[in-house]
Amino acid sequence: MAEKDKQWDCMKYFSNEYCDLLPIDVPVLDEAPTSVEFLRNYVSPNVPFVLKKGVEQWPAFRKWNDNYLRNRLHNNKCTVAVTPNGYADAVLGDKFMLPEERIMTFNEFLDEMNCPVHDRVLYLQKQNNCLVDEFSCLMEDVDSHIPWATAALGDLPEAANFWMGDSRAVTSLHKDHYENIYCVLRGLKEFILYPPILAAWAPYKTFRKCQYYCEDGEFKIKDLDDEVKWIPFNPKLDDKKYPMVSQIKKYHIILEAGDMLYLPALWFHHVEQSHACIAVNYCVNLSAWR
Ligand SMILES: O=C(O)CCC(=O)C(=O)O
Repeated sequence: MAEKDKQWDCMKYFSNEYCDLLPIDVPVLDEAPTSVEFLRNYVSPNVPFVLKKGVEQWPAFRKWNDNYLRNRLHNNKCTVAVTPNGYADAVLGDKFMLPEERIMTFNEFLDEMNCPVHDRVLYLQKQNNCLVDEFSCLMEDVDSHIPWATAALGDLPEAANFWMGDSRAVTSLHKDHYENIYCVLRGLKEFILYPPILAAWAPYKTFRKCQYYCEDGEFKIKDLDDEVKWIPFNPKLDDKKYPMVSQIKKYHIILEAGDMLYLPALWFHHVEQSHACIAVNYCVNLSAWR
């Protein structure tokens, strides 16, 4: 057998063994873990879990309806990702498309959420600590960190973000280098997860980095003179196209309002949502403890 075939077989064997050792389903907890349980059962083996109703006790869960948000945020400026199709940070043909980042008042954003425009999709998705920076007046309605996670990981979140978007907005398959605690406060979020071993088989390709901008009410594309490696693969549509990818364990999770997801660093995720779903997430950098 050629050396390359041997390596391929070994890799396949290793992937299959690794996937066999993962839980059959993502564990669903009814009670928050202690910091030791969190470290031992989830962080060390690098396994996600859902904490059912984990944030139902937060004031945000009861309070964050449109009226309340309008009163609190009204003319506050926020950074909105705008695309013609809901795919921000995603592949379009041979391009990797960044959204236009438009500064809008929260009221303008909410008006359009309630009356969506046919070929324009808005998503509050800026992962720049925006919960603290752009939505600081909402901080009193949520916990500023997750105590058992902070105790276990030994550091406060590096960023806390606010997410609210159109049901047409899709977050394409990717992984991040931080521990992610993702909390849904309104609506539903759908996560498709793959373990980090997917990196060995994912059909990464290199794309031109481009960005949408609007001119005279029309979307145009500018080339940013750079390249991005990305996976042009939608786990909901292209599953059968890549035989090895279809052998990697895949999890499908629906988070309801009040639920929390622990998403370990390096897990791949593809995310969709119900219309005007609201979530916040906390990111803790791996380097803080590993
Ligand atoms: O909610 C989303 O659309 C994406 C979430 C995500 O990708 C993240 O938290 O890293």
